[in-house]
Amino acid sequence: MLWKLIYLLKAHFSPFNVFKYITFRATYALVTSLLVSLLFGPSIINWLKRLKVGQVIREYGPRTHLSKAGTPTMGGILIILAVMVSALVWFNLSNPLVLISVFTLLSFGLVGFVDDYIKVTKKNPEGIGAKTKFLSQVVLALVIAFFIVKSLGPDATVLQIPFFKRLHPDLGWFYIPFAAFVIVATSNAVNITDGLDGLAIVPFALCMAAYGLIAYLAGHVKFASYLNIMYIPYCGELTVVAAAFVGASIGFLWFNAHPAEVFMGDTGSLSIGATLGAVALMTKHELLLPILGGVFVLETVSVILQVLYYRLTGGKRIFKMAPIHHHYEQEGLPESKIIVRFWIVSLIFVLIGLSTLKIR
Ligand code: 57M
Repeated sequence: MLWKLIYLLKAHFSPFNVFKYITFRATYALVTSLLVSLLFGPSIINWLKRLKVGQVIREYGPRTHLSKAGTPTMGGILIILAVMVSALVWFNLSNPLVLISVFTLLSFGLVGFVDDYIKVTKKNPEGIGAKTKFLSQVVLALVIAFFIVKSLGPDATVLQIPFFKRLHPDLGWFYIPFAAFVIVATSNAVNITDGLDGLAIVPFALCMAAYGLIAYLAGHVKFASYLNIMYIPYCGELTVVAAAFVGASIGFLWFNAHPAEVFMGDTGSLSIGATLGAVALMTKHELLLPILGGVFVLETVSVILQVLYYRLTGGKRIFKMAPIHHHYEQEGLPESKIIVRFWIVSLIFVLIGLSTLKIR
């Protein structure tokens, strides 16, 4: 927002004209959130340690995780702070799509925060309880979905199908529950993936970077028409939002890299996941999300299959443990190897996802 004040001075000093460009603001939104997270990381981690919000480790999990007991959680506060500082300087806060992203981050961040706070202060691994958590997510997601439809206008309920140029089904009012599902599912998928150091944040940053690029293309009349994708007026501003998330994620990774000094907690995973879902919807490339976020899908599917198989067979398992990253840990693979391999797989998914912009 502060950029607008400087931009107003362009009449007196023409180089300030550069502040209107999305690419310029996106670059500095990334730099700002990265620097904020690097600068404030140590003090937030010390503050979390003083609050004694150390992680409670499940006893039936991989033995290697027991040494992680006491690692401060709720590091998502650092991600949210970094994005919000960047937002105050570089976001166009009069753009409804940008406001929806900020609302999604803060509202899901609050749900995660309350959940984490109860978990760590009451030493109760259930937090606010699965039902209350899910219900809060659904209600918030429905509100967000409604505002997305209201802001995007008549094309909001139309879908673009990856690989198909001319297939554009219109979901009508059914789009709102569908969009809410996308937000809740992404939020929980990132949460499930967040079980090893740096495992969730890198695929998240890669997906956000991809959506930053997509937002830029979809918000530009010429690029959108060249690529034969839906033109979404004003959605280019989401590039600045996505860039701020990428910067905050890299900054968070500095501290969350193995061996982690902090975990993001539900404060981080629920909020960044929900915002990723909302950004996917607002760029009208929501069906690309299962490809770009393939790692999140694999992790979630591994849990669904494990639980179903476990129930159907009365106690047998497909994986040694779900989500799938625990399976590889139980197989004896070192944590750092699993993490880096999941990052590589995530990069492959993102590249395949982006290639669909041309392969239609
Ligand atoms: C939260 N939370 C991590 C940290 C992080 C249905 C079921 C599969 C759900 C799943 C689950 O509860 N998932 C959601 C996963 C936890 O991390 C905290 O939670 C936050 C994210 N919400 O930010 O605060 C632990 O993960 C480790 N961790 C790291 N580095 C990080 O950067 O090492 C996290 C972040 C931390 C730390 O050890 O304590 C979690 O895994 O609990 N449940 C599970 O994942 C459990 N799986 C299970 O029960 N599987 C069964 C099923 C489904 C039949 C099976 O396969 O038999 C596993 N969780 C753990 N151990 N910890 C079981 C083994």
